[in-house]
Amino acid sequence: MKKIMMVGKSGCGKTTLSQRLAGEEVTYQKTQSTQVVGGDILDTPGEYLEQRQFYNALVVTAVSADVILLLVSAVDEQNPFPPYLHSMFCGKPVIGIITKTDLAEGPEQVESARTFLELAGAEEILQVGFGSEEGVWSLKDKLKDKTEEAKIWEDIL
Ligand SMILES: Nc1nc2c(ncn2[C@@H]2O[C@H](COP(=O)(O)OP(=O)(O)O)[C@@H](O)[C@H]2O)c(=O)[nH]1
Ligand SMILES: [Mg+2]
Repeated sequence: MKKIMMVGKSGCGKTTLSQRLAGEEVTYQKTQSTQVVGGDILDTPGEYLEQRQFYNALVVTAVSADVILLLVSAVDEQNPFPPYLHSMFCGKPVIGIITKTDLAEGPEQVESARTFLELAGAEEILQVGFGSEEGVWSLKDKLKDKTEEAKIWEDIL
């Protein structure tokens, strides 16, 4: 899998999605510093986004990532991202993720989260929630690196 970095405010579901992607047991633990999950996932603490003085930590951590995931939950009413946040990541691909879609009371909540991600500069936006693995599968698919893809084609051909 490509090396990815999770960015989003505390409680939006970064650690949970990291554990689901890595196929690990989903357990709650507060992330106090950048953690490596499953070898390829850099799970950052929400404070890196919430407090401007930590923006540098996001920039430095992004250097070792291939893809940046920006996460916001469907039940977040306020935009957690500064506009054009993507420009901080030096042209690396930025994928937006709407989490907790299972808790959304209606499609307008999901649409509002989508708007936050678009304003932050996400190129593509996916949805994940409890009760369905589909979003996690399509994300995994996008995060496959070239060598993994080549191996799958070798097996098919
Ligand atoms: N219902 C629901 N709860 C979620 C989802 N993702 C995370 N949570 C819950 O939200 C809380 C915070 O999740 P966590 O992954 O620790 O957030 P982080 O601070 O961004 O790492 C935990 O209680 C999770 O169980 C989701 O997709 N649906
Ligand atoms: Mg966390």
